[in-house]
Amino acid sequence: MYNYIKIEQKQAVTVLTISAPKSLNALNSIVLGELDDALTHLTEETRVLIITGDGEKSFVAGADISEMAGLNEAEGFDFGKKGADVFRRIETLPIPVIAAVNGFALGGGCELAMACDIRICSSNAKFGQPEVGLGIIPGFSGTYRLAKLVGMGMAKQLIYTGKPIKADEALRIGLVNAVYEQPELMDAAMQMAENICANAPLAVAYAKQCINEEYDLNADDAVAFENKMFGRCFATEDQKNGMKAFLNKEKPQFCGK
Ligand code: CO8
Repeated sequence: MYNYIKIEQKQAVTVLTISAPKSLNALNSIVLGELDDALTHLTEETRVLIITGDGEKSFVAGADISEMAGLNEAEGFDFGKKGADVFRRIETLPIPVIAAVNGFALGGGCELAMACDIRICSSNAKFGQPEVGLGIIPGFSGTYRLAKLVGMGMAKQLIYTGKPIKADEALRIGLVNAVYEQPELMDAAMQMAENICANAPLAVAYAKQCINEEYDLNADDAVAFENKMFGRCFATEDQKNGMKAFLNKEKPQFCGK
């Protein structure tokens, strides 16, 4: 149904694979449109989304340079906004999103991975924001998210030099959570997704909302926001189910309500 995206449903886990092999899975506006549409049409049963790239060489090698080359200022703004809006949708989806980075994550590819909740990668992965070498800056919110994830000093180094880093360095600076050999990457992503799926869906969604929203609040507002969401958990059936199961020494059965 899509030209550049493959969707696989594995019980409650949806695996979305970006597949534009001729350009190492670069993001042109059609890929971005398909990504947006795929997010709209995630199945109701989806509890975790995994995003990866086709093949063993590249996750996403950036925004499509051949499409960007001839843009004027207004068109550059529009293209940047199109990607930024889709990535913000990923960041605010009510379910966790895992980036399984299977190779190059450059420019828009690194930005896509950073819009996900959790990043794991293969040992051949390379991360970088090479935009200034093309006369542009990161345009899919990379200046914002990279500094948030690895701190201003390292973000500025990566963005000003444009030099990519290998998987072990990405792990060291906290850009990824774990590194696996390529053949093990998707199994590791699935295992993590299944661990998440075993928990109460609304609690996971509330936790994601808290972590995302509190980051930009002052301490008092952040603490109050968590307090409100914590209280809200007690209005769910799954809080009753989870605690009753614990007290009865049983495995909890969550219903997502
Ligand atoms: N866009 C378009 N085509 C690409 C891209 C890309 N980002 N990356 C690779 N390709 C194409 C190559 O042109 C090549 O095509 P062809 O076979 O027709 O010559 C094919 O993919 C294979 O690539 P290579 O032959 O170059 O493969 P190598 O293994 O030698 O090198 C690299 C792999 C290192 C990944 C290399 O391809 C490369 O440097 N790619 C560009 C990486 C890059 O600079 N990415 C950042 C792009 S800018 C960006 O993402 C900005 C995001 C915000 C945009 C906001 C818009 C306003």
